[in-house]
Amino acid sequence: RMWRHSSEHMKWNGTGSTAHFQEIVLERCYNYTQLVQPELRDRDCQKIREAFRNAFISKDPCSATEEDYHPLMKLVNPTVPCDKTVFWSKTKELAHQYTKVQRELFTLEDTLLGYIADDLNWCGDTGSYEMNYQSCPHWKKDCSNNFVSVFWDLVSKRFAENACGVVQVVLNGSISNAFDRKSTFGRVEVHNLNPMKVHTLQAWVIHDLGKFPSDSCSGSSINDLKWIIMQRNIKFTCQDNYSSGKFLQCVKKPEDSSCR
Ligand code: DN4
Repeated sequence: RMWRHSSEHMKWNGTGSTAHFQEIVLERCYNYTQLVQPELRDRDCQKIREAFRNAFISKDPCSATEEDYHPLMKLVNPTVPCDKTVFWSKTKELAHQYTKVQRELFTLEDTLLGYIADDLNWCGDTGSYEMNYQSCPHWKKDCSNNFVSVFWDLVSKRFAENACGVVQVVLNGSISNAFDRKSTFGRVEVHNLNPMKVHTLQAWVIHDLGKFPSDSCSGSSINDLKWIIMQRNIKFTCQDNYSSGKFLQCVKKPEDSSCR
């Protein structure tokens, strides 16, 4: 028994499933559908919790596929209005502050599935009905087709496919590559925008307050992004902003002359 326990513990290099995963999923689902977005109040949170669990329970945690999540996806269709989608990469906190101030804008984590799964970890094990709370596969050190990575790739793809009108991306100008082709934004979202629906991608390159800017709209990484987007027949605009504080002020008061 001791042996089995310690070998379970050593199995993977990533953090184990989040304690109380099932309860958190259910609670977030109720909170979102009853309070945050009451138009979704008829969603069945018990069913959503069950479909989420069934996607990965009793399965090899390194053999996740999109199909595993199809029953869950069927229960929750994305519903972001045109011009309201916000992507981000290496700017999670700032992007979430932004959509908190501009309530009608949505990051993926402001949609039901993103909201439910944000910052959670989950995996099961072949031949067990339990979740593994000791360890889960790390996406770089163990396997990329783990259930958490496959989930985020899938919901990110759907989020991008469903975007329309003008879409925004908040990028980090305080790192050397504000646009990274290998990030979820660069690898999944950019390539799944539908040019029939999305006419403009508006990039914001934001520098941390007090930090020297390392990348900007005129840098080569943003130029890469510009080319990818223009080749897809989508218009590209980019704006540098040297202070995230000012950025958030301008979100509240875009007509202010210093925000032009
Ligand atoms: P990022 O800032 O590079 O990554 C965001 C988070 O996702 C970090 O904690 C990453 O972990 C993690 N991550 C990235 N790729 C994977 C992967 N293949 N497997 C597991 N974890 C991964 O930004 P990004 O461009 O990669 O992702 C942000 C964009 O994709 C947003 O526009 C969202 O719509 C969507 N997204 C959101 C989440 C989330 O809310 C996760 C993934 C994608 P690490 O590099 O720190 O180890 O958590």
